Amino acid sequence: MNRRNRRTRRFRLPALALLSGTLLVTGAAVQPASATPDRAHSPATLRALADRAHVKIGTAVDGTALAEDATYRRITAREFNSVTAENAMKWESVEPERGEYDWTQADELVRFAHRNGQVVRGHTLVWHSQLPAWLTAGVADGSIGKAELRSILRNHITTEVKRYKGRIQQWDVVNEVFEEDGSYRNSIWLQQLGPSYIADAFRWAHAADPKAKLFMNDYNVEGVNAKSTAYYDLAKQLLAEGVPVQGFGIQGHLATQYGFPGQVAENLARFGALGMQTAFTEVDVRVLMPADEAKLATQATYFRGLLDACLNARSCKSFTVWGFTDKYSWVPDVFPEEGAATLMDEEFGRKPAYAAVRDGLAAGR
Ligand code: 9MR
Repeated sequence: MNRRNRRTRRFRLPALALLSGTLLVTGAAVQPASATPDRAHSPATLRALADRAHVKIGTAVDGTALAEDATYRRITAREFNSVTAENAMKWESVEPERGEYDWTQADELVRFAHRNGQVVRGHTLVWHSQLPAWLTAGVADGSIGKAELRSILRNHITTEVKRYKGRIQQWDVVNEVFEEDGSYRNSIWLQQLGPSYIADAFRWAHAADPKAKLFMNDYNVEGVNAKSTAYYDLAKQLLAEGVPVQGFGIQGHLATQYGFPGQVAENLARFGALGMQTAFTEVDVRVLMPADEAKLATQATYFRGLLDACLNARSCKSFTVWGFTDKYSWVPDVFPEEGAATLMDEEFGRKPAYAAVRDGLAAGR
C-alpha cells in the first residue's frame, strides 16, 4: 500500500481540538487533550530533559523521510539523543544481492547521528523477517546447506558490526527469537542451526565490536509472562556460559484496546538483577481508528507508564519510540483498523503523548 492511500485512513486532530486547552481525565493521569503545533514554544526539548535524567531518548528513523523531509530531519535532530534505523540496517537492506552491499541509508543515518551528537542503536543482526530473497530461496531449495548458512551468518554479523565499530552504542543482535508461549521461534536459523545460533551471534558480534552493548530484543515482553521468562532463562544460561550478552530490549508496541501490561517494573528488575541493561526499543501505542481525545489521553498514559518504568529502573538507560510522527508510522500498513500510534500527528503537531513523555523526562529519575 502506498503512503497516499494510507494517509486517507489516518487521524487528523480536529481544528477545534488544536485550539482548545481542555484537560481530559482518564484513569490516574490528567493529560491535555489537544495537539500543539511543533514550533510552539516549549520549556525544553525531549533530549535536553533526557540528558538531565541520564537516559537516552531515541526514535526509529525512516531513511527516506530523513533524506526528503526537512521538518522530519529538524525534529529528529532537535528532540532525540539516540536514533535507530527503522529498516536501513536490516539484512535485506544492506545485502539485497549476495555479496553486493548497499550501505547508503545506514551510513547516512550514522553520519547524521554523529553530526547531531546522537548515539545509534543498531537494529538488527539476526531476525526471521526482512531477510534477502537470495538467502531464503537458497535455504529453501537446498543450495545453501547448514554449514554454509552458518558461515554466511557469521560473515553478515562480522561485516556489519565492523563497519560501524565504535559508532553503535547498542546492537539488537537477535530479534524476536521466542514465540508467545516461550518456545523457540521456528525460524530458518533454528531449523538449520539449532538454538546455538544465538550464542554464536553474540560471540561474533562481540568479536567485531567489543565495546557495543549487545541486546536480545522482542515484543510482548513488557511484563512478566511466558515469553519474557524465556528471555530471562536464556539470559541466565548465556551469562553462565560466558556468552557476551549485555542487554534486554523491550520493544513496547502497545495498543490501548488491550490494556497496559502488568509487572513491568518486576520484569525490568529481574534482568537488572542479572547485571544486564534493559531498554525500551520500539515504543508506540496504537489506537483503534478513528482516534479521539479520550483514546489519545489513554495513549499518553501508556507512553508515560513505560517511560516511568524505565526511569525507575537503574538497568534502563535508553527509551526509543518507533517513529515520532504518524506521518511515517508502520502501524496502518500492518493493522489497517489502527493507527495514530506516535507522539506527533501527521503534521508534526504534538499530541498528549508528547507532553506525557516530556513531563516524565522532566520529572527525572
Ligand atoms: O517499522 C518497520 C516497517 O517499516 C517494516 O516494514 C517492518 C518489516 O517487518 O518492520 C518494522 O519494524 C519492526 C522492527 O524491525 C521489529 N519489531 C517490530 C517492528 C514493527 O513491525
